[in-house]
Amino acid sequence: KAYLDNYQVSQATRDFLAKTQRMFIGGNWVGASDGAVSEVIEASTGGVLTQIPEGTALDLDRAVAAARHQFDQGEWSQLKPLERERLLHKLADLLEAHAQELAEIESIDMGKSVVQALEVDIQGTIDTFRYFAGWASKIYGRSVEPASLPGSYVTYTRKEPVGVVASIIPWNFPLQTMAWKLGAALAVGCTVVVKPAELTSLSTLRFAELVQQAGIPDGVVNIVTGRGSVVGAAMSSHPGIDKITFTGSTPVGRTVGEAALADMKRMTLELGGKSAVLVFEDADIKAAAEAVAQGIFFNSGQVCDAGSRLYVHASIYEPFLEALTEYVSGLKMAPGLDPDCFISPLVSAKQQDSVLSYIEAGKQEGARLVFGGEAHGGSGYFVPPTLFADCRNDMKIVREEIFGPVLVSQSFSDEDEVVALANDSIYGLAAAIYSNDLTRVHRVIPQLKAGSVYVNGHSTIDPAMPFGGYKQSGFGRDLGPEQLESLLETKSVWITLS
Ligand code: TXE
Repeated sequence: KAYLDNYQVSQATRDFLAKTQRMFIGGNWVGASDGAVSEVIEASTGGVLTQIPEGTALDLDRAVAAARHQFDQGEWSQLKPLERERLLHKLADLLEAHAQELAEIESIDMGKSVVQALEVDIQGTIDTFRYFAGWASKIYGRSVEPASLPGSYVTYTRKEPVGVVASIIPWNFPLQTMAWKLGAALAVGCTVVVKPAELTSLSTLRFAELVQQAGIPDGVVNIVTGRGSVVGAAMSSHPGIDKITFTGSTPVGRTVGEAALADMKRMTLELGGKSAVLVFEDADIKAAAEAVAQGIFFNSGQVCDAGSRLYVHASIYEPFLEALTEYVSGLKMAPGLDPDCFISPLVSAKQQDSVLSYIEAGKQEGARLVFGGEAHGGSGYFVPPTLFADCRNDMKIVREEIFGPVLVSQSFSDEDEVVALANDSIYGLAAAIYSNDLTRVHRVIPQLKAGSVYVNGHSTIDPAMPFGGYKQSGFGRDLGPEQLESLLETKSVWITLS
């Protein structure tokens, strides 16, 4: 409360945080079946904010039953597409009307900058629902002429929603990632069960109130809060679920995927990354340094496609590190509610410990510390922006996802070398190229094994563009028309005429 009182926080947010939090199952607001709750910690202070229900496997069964009923016998998938579209736009309108409140909840719960939460997370959430709302009425199959079969047939394909979709959500962009999972699923007529991350469930619970207010039928959207190891694990193998869509770490994604495969659930997995950033000698040093810094330090590096591995041409390596140092020295580290905050606290004490242990490993491995690198005393889970130079690809800090404000860098001398270094990773979520040489840029893009390639920028994300990873960064794509395909079954229909 003391934290909230130091900043401007709306009455609506205060009222929401003062409420007893409940899960949303089949249109009812319920506690955990065994009454268990867990504490929600404020990342900026380490104080206890509120409690949320710690859902059980029984709660999940109830949520799946509600989603199943609504899908198999309910109205949602039978609604005329324009009606689903209208309801999704209505939901987007409500999200827009409550944007400031949602940004405050996200910031207080996760720790992130409230300004960035409003401009990126909440705006991205609204845009995603609006984009997919428009797709609801544009899903159709093909009329086909058989290519070789003798005889006469009427043949066509039908696109049908896959069914009940379970979504497991991470804590770095809670509401926005949830929108990435739900927008497309709801547009095509699926029903959903959502498990937000246990660290950041509050905005999802507030979202559920808006779902109800929008008039979306009960059972279409269900929220079960609780532990990944309990609710998430039970989802992965639940026979009532047709598709699982997950964003989180690669090890957990693998466990989820293996369990889902047992009964051939459809799946989309968006996993970790260690995205390479290639700065060529012709890049504009100042502009590139700013974009590179934004690409790793935004959300304090807790971004799946953060540009965390930097490769700079040897001829501009030192001036580039100087430009980075100068730009980063102007970024304010502060609690998320501070309107000038850029470097926010990490989500939890565990994440802070993990990031600090990587920084320690970097020092032990002999990387040159350029800035940052010291633990921040006081309350809140802060880690200052940190840059290592003279790294090698065999170092732990270069190979593993740190998921914090830590940038590792080294120089290179030619294009082939840097492409090989960039691709030398188990991950392949994104990559960035800084260069003004068009020929070079187009030559390098196809060689990079990454789901997104950003040129002269980073993390430029939009609902119309697919997002997902090569290699161990994932399976399938969120966003864009590509995502719709993953939520539809294709039925081939044969009518024999002769
Ligand atoms: O992730 P988890 P954590 C990476 C990042 C971070 C690390 C650890 O490197 O440092 O993961 O974070 C649910 N079955 N990313 O431990 O555990 C969990 O409840 C089913 C990258 O928080 O993967 C949460 O809802 N579900 C990433 C979600 O999985 C389980 C974003 C993600 O948590 C489960 C987050 C289980 N056995 C972390 N165990 C990105 N790609 O953006 C946990 N979960």
